[in-house]
Amino acid sequence: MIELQPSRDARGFRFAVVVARFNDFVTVRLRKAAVDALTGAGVLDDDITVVPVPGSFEIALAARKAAETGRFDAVICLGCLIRGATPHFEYIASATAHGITSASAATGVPMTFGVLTTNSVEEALERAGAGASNKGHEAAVAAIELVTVLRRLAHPESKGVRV
Ligand code: RBF
Repeated sequence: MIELQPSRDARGFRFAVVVARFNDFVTVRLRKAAVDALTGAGVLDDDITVVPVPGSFEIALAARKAAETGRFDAVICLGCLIRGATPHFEYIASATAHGITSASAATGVPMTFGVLTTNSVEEALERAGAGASNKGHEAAVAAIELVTVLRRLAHPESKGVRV
C-alpha cells in the first residue's frame, strides 16, 4: 500500500486569500496568520494574492472568481461571523459554507475554510490569537497540505511510503 505524503514545503504554489472585512478586528488577525503560514512554508510574496470582500456572504463568489482565473493552486477563505440577536447569523453562516463548498466543487480548485462562527467576541478573538490554533493559520496549513498531496496524487512518480 502506498500512502501519499503531504509536504510542508509550498514553494512555487500560488494562493488566493479571500478575506471578509466585516469584523475586521478579528479577520486581520486571521489574514496575518494565514499569510505568515504561507511565507513560512516558502511561498513567495508575489505568489500570494489577498482578495478583500465586504462580508462572509461575499466570500464564495470571490473565491470562485479567483479559482476561475486559473492562477491559483488553492483559495483560503477567511471571515468572522459572530452570533447576534438576529437569525441572519444562521443564514449567512450556512450560505457561506455551502457557497465555498460549491465553488470548490465547480472549479476543482481546493478551497479551505477559515470562517469563524462564534457566540461571542471573546470566542472569536481566542480563535484568532497568536500561534497554531489561529484558524487563519490552520486554513493556510490545510491548503498547503491539500495542494502538495494533490500534486503527488496527479504525478505517477508521486512520493509515497509503503505502509
Ligand atoms: N458578515 C460577516 O462576515 N460577519 C458577520 O457577523 C455578519 N453579520 C451580519 C449581520 C447582518 C444582520 C447582516 C445583514 C449582515 C452581516 N454580515 C456579516 C455581512 C454579510 O456577510 C454581507 O457582507 C452583507 O449582508 C452584504 O451582502
